Amino acid sequence: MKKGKINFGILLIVGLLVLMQIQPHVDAQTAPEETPTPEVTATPETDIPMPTDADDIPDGWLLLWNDEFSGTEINKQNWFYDTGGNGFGNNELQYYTDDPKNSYVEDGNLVIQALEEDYLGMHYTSAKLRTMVLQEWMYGRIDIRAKLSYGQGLWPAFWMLPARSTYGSWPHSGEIDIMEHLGHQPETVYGTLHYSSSTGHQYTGSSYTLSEGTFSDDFHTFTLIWEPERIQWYVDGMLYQEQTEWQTRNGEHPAPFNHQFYLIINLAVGGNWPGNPDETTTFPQSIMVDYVRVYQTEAMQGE
Ligand SMILES: [Ca+2]
Repeated sequence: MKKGKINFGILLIVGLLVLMQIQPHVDAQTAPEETPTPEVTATPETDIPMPTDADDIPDGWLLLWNDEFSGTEINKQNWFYDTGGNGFGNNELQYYTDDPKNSYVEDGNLVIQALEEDYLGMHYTSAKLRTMVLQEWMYGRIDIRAKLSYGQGLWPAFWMLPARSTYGSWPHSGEIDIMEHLGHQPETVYGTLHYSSSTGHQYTGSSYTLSEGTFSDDFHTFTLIWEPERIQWYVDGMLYQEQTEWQTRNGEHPAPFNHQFYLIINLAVGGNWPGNPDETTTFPQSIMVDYVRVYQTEAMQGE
């Protein structure tokens, strides 16, 4: 009996030791069930919903017009060329052509290609496409996804001019620059409004700089949200600029941004702002535009 009691005591102690050893193991097994699995998100949080494809319409918006550049050629229902080589008021060096070597659709993108070549007195060719008369609108959300050029003297722009000179000639009727990029600052884009006051041309704007990489390395999405009393600029869904104050010599606020505008996409070479290409610049240079999407709210469509 005495021996048996000892054995029982040992069994008890061994049992307790086993339980103590088992306990942490049990905890380890149950712990993951109690802790919520961290959500895996493909994209970081953005200030506005960013559509994944053309059918994914952001909440509260209606698709007014889009070009996905999914065919084999530039859709002439949407775009026509502004050709010429007059410097466009900025001492630009390119001659804009309608030649397919300067603009074409390939692999789902509109490509505008700047070439170093002599043409009608200029030393570079490129292209400038406009939606004038074909696609014009007042207010909306405009998304443009694109990969840009790089190098000293390259100056791509996505911008808007008024369909009519409601408040007079430039700049009195306004200009909205959705995105401008200078090739020697490949990590930065600019958004600007041009308008006027009694003293003449006025402009206000801001810029956005990527924390890593450049706008030439990969595609980024440029969004403008143009409302009656507010205009906002976004890169990849992140708000970087908001403007509410503007004016024109020839109308009451919110003029001149209360009439119809059309879109322009071009790749300029040289000019007053970027400066001219130098020995570091390589050609050809191109921009690739994956899509242009214009949305409006129901209220905007009633305007
Ligand atoms: Ca596309």
